[in-house]
Amino acid sequence: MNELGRLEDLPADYVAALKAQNLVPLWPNLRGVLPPGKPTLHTRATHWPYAAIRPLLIQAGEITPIEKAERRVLVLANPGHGLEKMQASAAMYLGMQLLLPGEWAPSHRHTPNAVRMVVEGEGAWSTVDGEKCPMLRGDLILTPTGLWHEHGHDGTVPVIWLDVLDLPLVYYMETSYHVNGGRQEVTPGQGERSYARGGLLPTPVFERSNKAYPMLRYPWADARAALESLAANQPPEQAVQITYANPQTGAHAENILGFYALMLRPGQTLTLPTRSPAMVFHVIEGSAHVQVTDQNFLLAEADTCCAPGYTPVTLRNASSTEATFLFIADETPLHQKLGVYETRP
Ligand code: 1HN
Repeated sequence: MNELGRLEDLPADYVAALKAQNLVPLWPNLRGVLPPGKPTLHTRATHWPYAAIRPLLIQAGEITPIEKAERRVLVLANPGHGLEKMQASAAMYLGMQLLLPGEWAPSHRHTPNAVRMVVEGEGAWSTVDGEKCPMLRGDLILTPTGLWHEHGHDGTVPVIWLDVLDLPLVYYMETSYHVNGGRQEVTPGQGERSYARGGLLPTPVFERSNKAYPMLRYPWADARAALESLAANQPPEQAVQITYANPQTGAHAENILGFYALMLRPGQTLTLPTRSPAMVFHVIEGSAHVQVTDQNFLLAEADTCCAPGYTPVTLRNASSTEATFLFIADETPLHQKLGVYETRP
């Protein structure tokens, strides 16, 4: 590779003349924006133990009333991007949200897509596009772009969930904004009841639904049962993973980020293919060792970690007797749609 000229090689008055005209020479910056063979990765493998987050989140509940916060969230920020950027990776935002009994997080809608993975508690609900979704541990609830959503809590214990949004990307595109609204009218019907069995689609004889997102809640009981059933039907060396899909189209549940649940059999070690998208791992049940290149994290239940793209990841169940269940979020739909998705040997 030939050496490219540096900015310091240029006459100072020439550089000043360029700057005065809002011009920049490409060649001193070319290798920076187009490095050889592999991108510059700002995303750093990072582990956020739930044991560290939980007391600070509960404390936020004591310090800050919901009316002052609107959404009471501690953001899981990646130091490789700078904490103030509030990104877990280039396209992913993560936050842990607390809702206390009797609280209400008012209705709004926004351009970024969100999902919630319920971590603990019971009695809370999220109303999305008029559908009231109970929030039980392990449930995945979608709030796709543009849909009204609000959270309420009729129970007696704190409820905590993990928010995953494509906010960093949508913000970068200068397309991120929100609109506030009033309390939603709840309409009858639950998407997960219409799509209760794989491969069997509701088929109205007269009017067809025009909902782009016909299923908003993926109960953990169903996802877990699907993994158990898949595991029983596959040879033990095969990975046991499901994708949260739009049941009407078979596409990813949302447009930008991909969501999956993975079961590690007792004692199983799984080396993932090296791929371009960054990934997030969150333990729904059990515990796992996550190795990202030469870093090792032991994830306890409710812990979360992230891994940059283009990086080998090995998952190992920390138990030799119990299965471990992981929730995974990644940037696959985005990379595929943009044509930059790749796997590496
Ligand atoms: C949001 O609307 C929620 O509705 C949570 O619960 C986290 C982070 C950034 C922007 C919007 C919610 C969010 C958010």
